[in-house]
This record gives sequence, structure tokens and C-alpha cells, in this order.
Amino acid sequence: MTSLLVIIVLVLLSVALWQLTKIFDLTQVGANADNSQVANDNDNYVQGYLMFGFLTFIYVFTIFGLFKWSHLILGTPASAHGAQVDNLMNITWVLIFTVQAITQVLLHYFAFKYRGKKDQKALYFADNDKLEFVWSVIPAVVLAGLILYGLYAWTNIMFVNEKEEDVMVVELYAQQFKWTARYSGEDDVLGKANVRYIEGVNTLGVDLADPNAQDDKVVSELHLPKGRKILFKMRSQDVLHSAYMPHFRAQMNCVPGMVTQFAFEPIYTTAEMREMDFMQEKVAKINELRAKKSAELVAKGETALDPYTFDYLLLCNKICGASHYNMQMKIVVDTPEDFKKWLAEKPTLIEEVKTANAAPAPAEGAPASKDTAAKPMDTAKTAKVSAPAAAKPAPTKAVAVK
Ligand SMILES: [Cu+2]
Repeated sequence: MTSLLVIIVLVLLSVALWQLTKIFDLTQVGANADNSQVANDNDNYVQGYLMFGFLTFIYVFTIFGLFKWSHLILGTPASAHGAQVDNLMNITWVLIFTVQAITQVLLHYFAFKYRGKKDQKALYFADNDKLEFVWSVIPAVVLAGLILYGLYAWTNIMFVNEKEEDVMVVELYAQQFKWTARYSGEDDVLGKANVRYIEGVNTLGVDLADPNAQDDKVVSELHLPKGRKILFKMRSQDVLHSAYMPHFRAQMNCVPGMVTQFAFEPIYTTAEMREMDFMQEKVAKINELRAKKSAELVAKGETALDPYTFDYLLLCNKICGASHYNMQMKIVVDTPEDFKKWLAEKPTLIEEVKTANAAPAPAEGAPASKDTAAKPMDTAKTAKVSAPAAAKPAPTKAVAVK
């Protein structure tokens, strides 16, 4: 609402300014009977000062924006590499602001200084090698520096030595419109998976006959231990998705038919992040807005909103369909002990399949949902997929999630 008012005030101000210049013109009617459409010295003078007016507008709006909205930035990164990403971002911002501040002043000042004057002709010259050399080399050197630093940061963040580093492998499985996670278990190797094995509770198509799949655990809420590097392996069932974990400065596309990866080490537990000053301020601000909205809702006889508490999130950052906006999964960063306890309580996928098989089959004619129905499954023979046309084993091999 306030922003709308600000925009209205700005529009009205410019209309007033325009009207003033018209009145100013009218007062000149008697003194100057020049009604020609060609700009005279007076017109050029007005245009020259308007350039300064526009310059002031750009700067005032930029400074206003920085003060008004800078609290919306993400704040302290929650991953070990996060500071590097923020540093790169800050350097880029400083460069952009400096260059913009200098070039805009020059552009508008020269437009004013060399405004049209009667009997003055602009000097024409075709080129100036020295000048062109300077304005080509300086940006080239600065950009090359920025790109090299970016590449250095990228390789630093993306390079994972799976054999030497103590990494925990977790799969993120994307589908319209939800996320599912799979822990690789004690062996830190994910069992093979293929879309053809999707059946009943095995919604990720894990090859249950694969020895590496025996200790895999599938969950719908992601828990991570603080201080350990997590290597995420991403897959997508249908379209292009993007696993985006803003607080950890992590993002990677999830592409159907291939496995992509991203690794990071969480450095603050959810509880620690909630305790941070900037986060408490943020949460207080959100809850202030919620309280206002709740009062409106209650006045209308509707239920009030719940107060907000901070949680890390895994979001989808590719517009992947109608419910894309709601494709998210809560991430909880625990202490290593709490994480161990939480994971130990979760059943393995094999156990889940066995439980589903033991449950009585739904009565004939009962409405059974395709992905949640507990269909009986032979865990020992799941590798043998019943292809509709042939009795032979399925021609496609399970994809090793490496
Ligand atoms: Cu998506």
C-alpha cells in the first residue's frame, strides 16, 4: 500500500513539473514570439536541467531502495561455502554500483554541458584509437578478473572427492510437485534406481534386489547433520526441476534421465539459526504482518494465521507446472547425535515394502490410489520387471546413482 502511494506521489509530482514547464512557456508568450517546432536555446536549457533532474531521481530511488528493502536479503549463510558465494555476489554489486555511479554522472553532465546552442556546431570525428583502447581494455580486465574468481569459487564448491572426503550421500528426487529424499545408509552408496521399478510404496523406483539398496531409507522431511559434508544426488521423474536451498547458497537443476549433484556442509543447526539476531528480527517482522492480517481475518469471522517460525527449505526454482510455487520440503539441521537418533528410527525402504505387503490387500472395487496403495510386491524378484509385451527381463538397465 505504501509503495502504491509513493508511486502515485511520484506520478503526480512529474505531472506537476510538466504543467509548470507549460505555464513557464505560456509566461514567455509575450516576450518571445518563437512558435517554431525547432528547439531554441531556451528549450535546450530546460532539457539540460531535466537531465540533472532524472539523474537525481535515479540516485535518490537507489538509496531509498537500499534502505527500505535491504533487510529482505537472506543474511548469514548456513553452509561452509556460503561465505564464498556471498563474497562473489558482494564484489559484483560493488563493481556494478561504482561503474553505474560514475558513468551515469558523466552521461547526464555531458548531456547538460554540450546541450544545443545557437550558432554552435558539434565537432565530428570518426574515431579515436586511444580512447577506444582504454574503454575496451578496462572492462575486459575487470570482467576477466571477475570471471576467473567466479571459476575459482565454482570449482572450489563443486569439486567433491567422494573417496577421500567423509561425505554422506543423499538423493533428492523431484517430481511434479513434491520432493522425496533417500538416504544411502551405512554404505554411503545409493541403490540403483529406474523409473520402471516404481511400484506401490517404492515411489522412487529403487532396485530392491541391489545390495546397495538394502539399507536405503526414503523420507519426506530432510534432516541433515551439522558439520558433515552432504553430497546430494538429484534425479527428476518428469520435467526439469531445480533443487534450491537458499540459506545454504545451493542450487542445481534436476534433469530427467540423468543424475546431477551438489555438495555442502551445514554449519548452523535450525535451532542455532533461529537464535541469530538478524533471523529473530526477520521473524518478528513477518509475525507483525501476520498479526495485522490475523486481526483482519478475525474481524471477518475467519480463523487467524499461525505465527511463523523459521525453517530451512528446499524449494523448486524452475517453473515446472501449475503447482510449482508449492513444491517444497522442510529441511532440519540437527546436531550429529540428534540426526543419528532421528535416522535410526526411520525404517529402511525394504522394511516399508515388507510392511506394505503384509497389510491386507484393498477390497475389490475399493478406490485405490495409484501411488499410495499398498500393493503386494515380491522383494526378491523386483529386478525382474514385467514388461507388457515381453516376458523377458526389461531391456533397460537400472541407472546407477553415482
Ligand atoms: Cu519443480
